[in-house]
Amino acid sequence: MKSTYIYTIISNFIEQSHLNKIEEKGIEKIYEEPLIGIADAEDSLFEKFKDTEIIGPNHKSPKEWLKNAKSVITCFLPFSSQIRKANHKPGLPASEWLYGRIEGEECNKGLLQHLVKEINNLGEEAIAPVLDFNFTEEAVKSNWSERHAAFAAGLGTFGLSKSLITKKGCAGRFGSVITTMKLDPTPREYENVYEYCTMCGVCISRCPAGAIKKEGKDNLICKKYFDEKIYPKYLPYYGCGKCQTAVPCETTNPNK
Ligand code: B12
Ligand code: SF4
Ligand code: SF4
Repeated sequence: MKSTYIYTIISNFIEQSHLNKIEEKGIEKIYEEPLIGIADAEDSLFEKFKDTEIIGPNHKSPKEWLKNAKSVITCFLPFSSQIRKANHKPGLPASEWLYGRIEGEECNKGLLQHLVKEINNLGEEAIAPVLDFNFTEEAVKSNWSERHAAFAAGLGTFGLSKSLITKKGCAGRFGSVITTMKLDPTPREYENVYEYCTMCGVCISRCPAGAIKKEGKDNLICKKYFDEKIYPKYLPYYGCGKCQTAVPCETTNPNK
């Protein structure tokens, strides 16, 4: 099976779905054209991710999600310029970014559901971990990391801000589907975990919480900022993403 067929399903959904717009908020589209990457379900990286210093033993491999898994389809949905540019102002998150986080995730989940159904229609099994009842999100670690799956699937590398940087940048959201369908894996055009990052440090000065230092990003400081400054003010909306906007890696791989 060619991955171009899968790409067509994904890109048609993003182009045509009503979930990719929020008319009442004046947002014509949440996401631009997606990127997809495929990993072999037996790629040794998935076992490596169980190391405590990478993710940890609770991270499930593709075969632990779906017994006869052969491929992992991951996609990056880049935010539209309307959402990204609104968040260029420093400080608190733009309302457009908050909609991108909440309604944007509904669109992401709608896409994953649609992809699972289309794959089932071809007679194959498929599961989106984020939609599964076994999916957990404890503190700052989940049992299926979308960024690590995307790294394995050739979509890009991490940055100093811990965002995953693709060739269309890092301002966007990731989703994935594990399937019994055999697809050709996307070659990884990198060797190092932080290869696409120039270590320019712009994300350090963008972060209102002081969570990013030249040594790396502290997930707990970022989370504390959400707990103390974002949730009380904006719930049921939340988000920040200053480290993903007005930075050289917002829409491109800055190290190419
Ligand atoms: C928990 C969580 C959080 C926590 C912790 C953040 C974190 N970085 O893990 C909090 C609440 C702080 C948070 C904040 C945000 N989040 Co969040 N979050 C998640 C969630 C649910 C799980 C993340 C997880 O399990 N992390 C596991 C830990 C282990 O990851 P890590 O510490 O970064 O991993 C490092 C090590 O593995 C290390 N490493 C060491 N050795 C090796 C070796 C190898 C081979 C590799 C590959 C790596 C490696 O490299 C990594 C980077 O330093 C995911 C959704 C999902 N299910 O994946 C979204 C997700 C990471 N969040 C996302 C976003 C957008 C955000 C925010 C911008 C909020 C917003 N929407 O406004 C901020 C900032 C993100 C950032 N810069 O990191 C996106 C990321 C998009 C991107 N381009 O990267 C995700 C993927 C959601 C999505 N579906 O798109 N988030
Ligand atoms: S802003 Fe610069 S240092 Fe920060 S993640 Fe992007 S490229 Fe790396
Ligand atoms: S999401 Fe906000 S608080 Fe968290 S690291 Fe990025 S800029 Fe800092």
